[in-house]
Amino acid sequence: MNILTPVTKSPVTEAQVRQYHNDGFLVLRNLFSPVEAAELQAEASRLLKRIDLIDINNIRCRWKNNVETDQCGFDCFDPVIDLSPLCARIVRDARILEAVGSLYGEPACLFKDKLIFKPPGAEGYALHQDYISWESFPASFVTVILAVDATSADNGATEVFPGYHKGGNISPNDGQYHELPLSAVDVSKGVRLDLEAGYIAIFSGFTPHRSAANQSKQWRRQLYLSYNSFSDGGEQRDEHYAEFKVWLQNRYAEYGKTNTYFR
Ligand SMILES: O=C(O)CCC(=O)C(=O)O
Repeated sequence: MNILTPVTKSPVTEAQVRQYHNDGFLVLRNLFSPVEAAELQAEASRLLKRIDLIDINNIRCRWKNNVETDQCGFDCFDPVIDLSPLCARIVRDARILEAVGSLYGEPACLFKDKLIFKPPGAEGYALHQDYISWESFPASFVTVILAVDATSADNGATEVFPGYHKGGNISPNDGQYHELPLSAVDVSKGVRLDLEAGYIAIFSGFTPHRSAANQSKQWRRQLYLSYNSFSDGGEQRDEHYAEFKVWLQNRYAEYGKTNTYFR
């Protein structure tokens, strides 16, 4: 589908569009079939065998400590679509583009793509908003979670905090990533995104979210696919990753790690 293809058959109702704008997130069930989810599971297992890429100096890889062993382990490929023809098809699947396009009221453009593996024992993510105040960062940024595996409290499903997206960026506009203090939200109002494999959840770049550790014995694999609206910079994924890689390498260098590379 061309990025300028008009939004026609949306899987999102008008009530759901209103709900999204009110809450800052939306869950869509059964968007992908169990067969498609099984294909994604097989693809995620295949990608995990890319030990040629899973390297502490490769900035494509993200790492998390294990809460039981305290050992640092592989958690995520960012980006992923250049490694996987299946993921490359999914990010531009008409069901996702039409759903996000309906929320925008205009076409959605791909911005970023990650596959988070969250192995058993992996720690979770602290409370944060995805928006980072770079000049180039689109305010229309939204993330689509596509559940590769079913998610629950046990395996560290993502938890979102409704309504706060309306306040925009809570952190300083200094171009840095910030965790949020728990006092930034009413923690009792969190909504855990318990998804079946193949469900999607969409949330705003301004929606505070977090996740707990994976306390189960199974992996919790999810695609995190991010988009911006066409009028907010058009398709800018390549430019984003060029900037992101430099930014990441500079952050590593600040900690004395200067032998990083991207492959
Ligand atoms: O994997 C998770 O549970 C959360 C990931 C997340 O918040 C992120 O990548 O921004």
